[in-house]
Amino acid sequence: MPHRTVESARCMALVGPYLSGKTTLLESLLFATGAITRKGSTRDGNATGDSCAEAKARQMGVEVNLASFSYLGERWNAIDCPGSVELACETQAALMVADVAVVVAEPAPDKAVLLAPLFKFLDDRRIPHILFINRIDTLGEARLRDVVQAFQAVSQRKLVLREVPIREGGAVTGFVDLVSERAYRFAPHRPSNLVQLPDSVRERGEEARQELLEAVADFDDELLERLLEDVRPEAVDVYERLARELAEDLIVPVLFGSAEKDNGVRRLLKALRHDTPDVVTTAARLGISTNGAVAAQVFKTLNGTQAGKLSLARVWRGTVTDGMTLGAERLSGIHALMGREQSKQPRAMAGEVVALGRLEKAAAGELLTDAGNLGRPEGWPEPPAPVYALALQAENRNDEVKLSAALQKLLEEDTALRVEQSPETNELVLWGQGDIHLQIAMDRLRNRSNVAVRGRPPQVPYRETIRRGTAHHARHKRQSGGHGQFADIHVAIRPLPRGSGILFEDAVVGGAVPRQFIPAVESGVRDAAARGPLGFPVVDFAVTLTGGQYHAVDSSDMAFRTVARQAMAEALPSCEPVLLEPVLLVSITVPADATARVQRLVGGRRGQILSFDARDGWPGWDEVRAALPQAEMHDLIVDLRSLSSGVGSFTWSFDRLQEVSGKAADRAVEIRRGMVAAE
Ligand SMILES: Nc1nc2c(ncn2[C@@H]2O[C@H](COP(=O)(O)OP(=O)(O)O)[C@@H](O)[C@H]2O)c(=O)[nH]1
Ligand SMILES: [Mg+2]
Repeated sequence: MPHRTVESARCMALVGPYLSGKTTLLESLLFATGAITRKGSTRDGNATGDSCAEAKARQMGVEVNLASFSYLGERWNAIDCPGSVELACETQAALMVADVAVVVAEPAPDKAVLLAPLFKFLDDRRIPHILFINRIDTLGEARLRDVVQAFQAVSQRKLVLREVPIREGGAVTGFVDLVSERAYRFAPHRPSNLVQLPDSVRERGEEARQELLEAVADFDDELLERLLEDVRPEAVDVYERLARELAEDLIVPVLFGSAEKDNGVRRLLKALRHDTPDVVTTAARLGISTNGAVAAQVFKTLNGTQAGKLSLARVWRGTVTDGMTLGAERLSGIHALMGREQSKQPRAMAGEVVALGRLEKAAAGELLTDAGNLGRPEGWPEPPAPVYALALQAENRNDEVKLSAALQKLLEEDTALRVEQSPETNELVLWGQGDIHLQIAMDRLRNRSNVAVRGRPPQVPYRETIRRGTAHHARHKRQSGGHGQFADIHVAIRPLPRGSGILFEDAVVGGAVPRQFIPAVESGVRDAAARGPLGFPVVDFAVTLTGGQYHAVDSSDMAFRTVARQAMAEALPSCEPVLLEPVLLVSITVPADATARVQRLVGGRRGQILSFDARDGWPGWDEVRAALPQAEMHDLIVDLRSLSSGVGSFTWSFDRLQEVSGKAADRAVEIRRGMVAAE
């Protein structure tokens, strides 16, 4: 048994795919331990998790929710995490501070792939985790071992059944604990009842028990010897090894039940109580030094609460007291959270997860001590590369200043969001992990900061260039009142290779255009290049000023700038203008069975496959590299997810500008015309 010498709290993170029942399981844990007396439900919007308006509106977790309870005299914090792949960044942060993760999954083998990124994250970081197969009431005639086998295919660690189902009339009605070898019958919303081991499961139980013992013995020579000698190990020895091997992430115990019916939940609590490492062990696993008096780590910022900015943090050591200096700031307010309910408390002990008030500088990941802010420890997960963007516009033009302040707060809360003022299109672009992610962000702007915004696909920063050169003569002459305006130039225009930009050359001889007017000619050329015949900035061409005329009184900078603009406007249409579109290098990762579909997807979007290989460190996954026009990228993630059960993703970088013609070009030019007309 683990020993907890000082009083401390332990922390579990409830993770798993959307709709697997995490929030319901939290409700059940709170109910089974007496922390709440009536269960709420996610359907009715009164569950402890999913407490914010944006979660209720969608009936899905959109951010972490905290709750705490006591079980058999020990304190627990639970973090209910969002399941959507678009919100994985939030979940990863919670996993970084938890002692144990409870991976909640439906008994659906076809959804196994959804667990792959999660298992990978847990195993790469050796975060202890238990698999809880929820909704066991929906298992029907299917075999649990087939479900586990499907899940095993996406887990590096061995998944080990801790119990086997007892079935009656086609439904799971109880379980046999494989260590104690006791049988229990589920009772709805109550503790299960100890019953006699039914004959029907005796053989299956014995077989599964043997598998459990062998899995455990894989990491324990002593136990292995006993098994080889056919000595029956004592239960206490098995328990002790299970706890150790879970703590080291060597094995993954598998339990099952029904959160909705409160079945199997107390069994889960017991396993967690026995096997979950304490805060000292977890801090050691994470390499958080045990020197110094007090340390707490922030994993999430909440803005816009009644208490102002709150930093959700786990206390790694010592006792945090209200008013103390933590991370070089004065702490004002320690709040325990129970879903949306906040209650102030004077201190927080080691292991507790609390909300710390008014630490204005603290950010997610940072380790705060009484000696200062130690920053983000190495290994804190990087936010994922953004894959989806919307250009934002305040519905009310006067809200623009408010919008940028509100976005700043939002970015602090959600580290997977990015905001960019596009230098090319001048749009305010919000980047994130998908449409749901950005819709939630926009809802928050509205609900919390009272800024209504619209989002639309960002513009593609097209360019145009010319295919052939020309020589042109232009004259600007105006006679009005006093001074007239006069300027006359000869220019030669020619295309340049991709990436050259704009080159201006002066080849005037004999002062036909006086020196002082030459910069004005160049300015006029550049002015005109801002919008070419197709409506986009013109690049990769050279203009040579070959000659001209001037007038002693009527010539001026302005006149030469004007004539240069005129010359360009007249000449460029005869230079075979052509549209250039940005092309991105994209690296797409999917389970290998989706690779062929990815290739078709890329082909259908005018893309070009460059290579495909096995994905490094991800058995059973592929990485497809491709070049794709940016114009085809906007909703790429949507299609990619739909052809890969939701788990496909990509990273990208700008590659080059490339000529585009035909339908795609016509469309871009047409849209641009509409926009220019509306200006
Ligand atoms: N049949 C059945 N339904 C469940 C069970 N647990 C949760 N659900 C239902 O599954 C849906 C999603 O549950 P929820 O807790 O919101 O899932 P989450 O997205 O993982 O948090 C809800 O309609 C629940 O009522 C269960 O054990 N059995
Ligand atoms: Mg939920």
